[in-house]
Amino acid sequence: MNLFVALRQAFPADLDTCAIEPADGPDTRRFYTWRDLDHASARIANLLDSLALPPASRIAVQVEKSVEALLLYLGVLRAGHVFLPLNTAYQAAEIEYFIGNAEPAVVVCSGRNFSWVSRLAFQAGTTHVFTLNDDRTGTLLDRAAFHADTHTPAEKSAGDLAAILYTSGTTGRSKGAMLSHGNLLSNAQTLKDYWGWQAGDVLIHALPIFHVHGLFVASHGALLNGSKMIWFTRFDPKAVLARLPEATVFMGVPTLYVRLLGEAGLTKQACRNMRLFVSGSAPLLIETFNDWRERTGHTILERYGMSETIMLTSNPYRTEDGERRGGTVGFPLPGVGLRVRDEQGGALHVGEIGGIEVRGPNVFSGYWRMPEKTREEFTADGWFKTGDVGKIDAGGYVTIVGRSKDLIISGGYNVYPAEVEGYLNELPGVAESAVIGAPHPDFGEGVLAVVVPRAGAALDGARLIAALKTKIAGFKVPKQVFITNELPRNTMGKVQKNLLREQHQGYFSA
Ligand code: MCA
Ligand code: AMP
Repeated sequence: MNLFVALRQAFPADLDTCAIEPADGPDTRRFYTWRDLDHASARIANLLDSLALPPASRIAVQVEKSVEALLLYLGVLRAGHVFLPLNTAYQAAEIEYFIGNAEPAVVVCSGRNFSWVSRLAFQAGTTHVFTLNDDRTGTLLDRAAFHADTHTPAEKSAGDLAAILYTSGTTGRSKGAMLSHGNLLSNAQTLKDYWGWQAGDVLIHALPIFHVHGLFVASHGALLNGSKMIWFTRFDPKAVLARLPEATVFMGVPTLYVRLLGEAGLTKQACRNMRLFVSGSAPLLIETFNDWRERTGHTILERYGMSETIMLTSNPYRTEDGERRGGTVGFPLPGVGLRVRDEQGGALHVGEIGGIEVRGPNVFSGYWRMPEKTREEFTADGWFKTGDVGKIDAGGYVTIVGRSKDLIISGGYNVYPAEVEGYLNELPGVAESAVIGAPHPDFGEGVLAVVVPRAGAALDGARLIAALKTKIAGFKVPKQVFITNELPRNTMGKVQKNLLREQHQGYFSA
């Protein structure tokens, strides 16, 4: 079934009630009814139909968060094309790679980026570039306004592609995880039941909508339950707290919880109507988990997922299923298989640490145009190797203890050291570099770089940072660069990042 059809069927009978209420941005007096969602997504789907694109064309989207951006996602699903969201922090070199790799038929960007994005897109063979701004302006909506507000959704089966989410690789090249209508819908239905979505729920939506957490876990949750969303275009802890009494569900990465805890207004009273706080995308520190319980009386439910798999595990919602245990990511979700293997692929005993492998209706079919990579990441018997390292205890709780992939998660965003090192090494005067993560009180992990200059070159860390900011997304740029004469290596010549991590682990807390 087309995922849009399932979401549409969940709209409440009274289409004139509020579906999305903007809480910030240019016009907070406006709100969107369910009828608005239906009509606006139909207009966009009709516009896409009128372009006579090949079936399952990729529609690449790099726009600021807005309700219209969500409507564009729904319109793409409805028309049967493939949604390809891109982080607004990505710079030209990153966008060039995504567009070149995905070959989208349509690109939608914000008006202020039109000149450079359209140049890259047209060079790559894209036939249509539209603009969409966060104040309901842009050519996408101008053109869609001329189309009908009814539309028959394209027929799709469970295996048909619905979205491609780029996720960086250990080699530095991003891979497009191909997610089907069936992957997305089955996971959304499982979460609806497991997290006890109920009549009257109201979600505070304060996450970006170009990644799994905000786009799928949060939006699908509310839409599939016919629940209203209070919509923030950016996370502001004070503003979120002000609306908390009207809400029942909140989802965030750990940084959002840390920042909310920094507000005196976070009290039991402010959370009196809340039913559920969900955390994921990065490890939630046990101190945050405990402080939250103390301050609010609520126990955060931590869950674990990936772009390739959507949600995999969750702490229980219902007390009869067990307690929510801090430091763990709970149990495999119904229908999800999860096992822990040693490096040779051998089975491990309860409590032993190894690589986490998963399977289920939520697991993606492979990486876009990378069959080799896809084969490498699946076992011979069809399990996906997550690259996360963990264990399962006797009670069935899964704990993630680390990652076999060289990955830093900063404020819920993934940073692959190999990619940043590649850009650093290209800068004038740089001989080589090592990028590491260090504990960070706000972002969980912060990015640091250690750089060796070429013979005779005098390097300045601040200049390297400034140069990197013109090339890659800001969240990937090291917060500090240390200049050194050589990197520590083992007898095999491999850089010993563990030594660098030890050396700099106190940098952000000092
Ligand atoms: C912004 N900056 C960051 C980050 N975000 N630096 C490191 N890590 C970050 N996460 C930098 C910017 O480059 C900029 O640097 C400065 O901070 C201010 O930028 P601004 O955008 O104003 O920052 P902010 O509004 O404070 O953003 C922090 C944030 C945001 C709200 C925590 O990063 C965020 O929304 N994170 C959520 C990410 C997310 O949704 N992840 C889910 C992925 P400068 O001043 O130097 O220019 S899905 C996933 O992981 C899986 C599937 C799962 O399980 O969910
Ligand atoms: P992404 O590439 O954005 O899909 O990030 C997925 C990765 O985020 C996973 O492979 C994990 O390493 C990490 N992750 C997601 N949720 C959690 C969690 N609750 N605890 C620890 N790590 C997590």
